[in-house]
Amino acid sequence: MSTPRKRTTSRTRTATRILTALSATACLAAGLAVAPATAGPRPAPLGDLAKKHHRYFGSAVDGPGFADPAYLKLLGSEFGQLTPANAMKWYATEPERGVFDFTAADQVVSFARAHHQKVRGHTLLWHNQLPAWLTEGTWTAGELRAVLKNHIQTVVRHHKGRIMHWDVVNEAFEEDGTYRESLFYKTLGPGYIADALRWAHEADPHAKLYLNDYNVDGIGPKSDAYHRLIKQLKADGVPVDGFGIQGHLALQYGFPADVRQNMQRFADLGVEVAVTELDIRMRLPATPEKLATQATWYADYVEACLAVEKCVGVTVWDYTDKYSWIPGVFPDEGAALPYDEHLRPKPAYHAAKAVLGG
Ligand code: 9MR
Repeated sequence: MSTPRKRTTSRTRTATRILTALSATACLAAGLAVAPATAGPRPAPLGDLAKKHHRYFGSAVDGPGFADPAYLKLLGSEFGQLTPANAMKWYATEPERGVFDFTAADQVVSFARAHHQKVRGHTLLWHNQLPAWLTEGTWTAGELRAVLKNHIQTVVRHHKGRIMHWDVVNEAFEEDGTYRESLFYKTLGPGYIADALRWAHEADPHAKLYLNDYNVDGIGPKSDAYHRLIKQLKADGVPVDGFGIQGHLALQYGFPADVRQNMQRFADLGVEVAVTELDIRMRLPATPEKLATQATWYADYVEACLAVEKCVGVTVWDYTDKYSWIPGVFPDEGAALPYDEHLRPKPAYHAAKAVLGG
């Protein structure tokens, strides 16, 4: 009679993989060699591992990174997808009315093409980082519609054929699920979202069009609002293809245990899902315990994406603590990314990699 096998759940598998990854990290920290004496094959990058699961693993990138050769080397070799952190935002692309500047955006797209990386376009409409001529102007609905249409179509056309996803509208809802009172909403009403999607689709019919937000990892009033909106947009025949879950987490607020279920309910509406801006911050200083918890969260988030067929990939909001937005906004927090500020992989890197089978 054979011995009954212990049931291996996906959670125990993750835990085992992470323990293995973490013990390798501990060896590294202690200065012990973990690599074989003879040169083996180069370890597979995150991007390549994700590809085996028909997913991408990407990173955001911003201006300062382009002046940092060590940073660029990893950016080009480890990741299969890039998102410009700022270069495609309105203030950068149309700094004066009708005057477009694609210098920074083209730098990201050219780098990505040279390294065979996909690009997520971020973002066409957002209440933040708008040029002064737009926020300080007074607009009739008709004028603003014309300005929006021209902006969206000029930017999308410029990059036509080179952008996999567009975050067409970013952060349209408040925490309670009501519409954010942005300039667009106040002047045009909620219909601006459908219009923006239609205009973007006209300009590049092959790009997948996303709505994107933070604090929508789990099921709650804000993600419910997106669920209702996307259902309605689909019913109305509006071109919406994806829901972007930014994934800005903080250890002190807990892991969104229902992230997988939440992704699945969007997938069930017929749209894809992407984890678009993942980072997991902590109160500083970082300790080995906090870094270990962070590692399990990265692993659990990546695992959730792998478990949902229509979850197409994960992007970290830059890959190194050196260029994270967090310390500038939350002064006592940080250490949120899979590489530290010296570009050394952290436990989170090894844990994410382990889930991908590396
Ligand atoms: O990473 C971006 C940072 O450099 C900017 O200063 C900041 C301005 O608000 O925007 C950051 O990126 C945001 C992204 O565009 C949308 N989701 C939240 C991100 C972090 O604030």
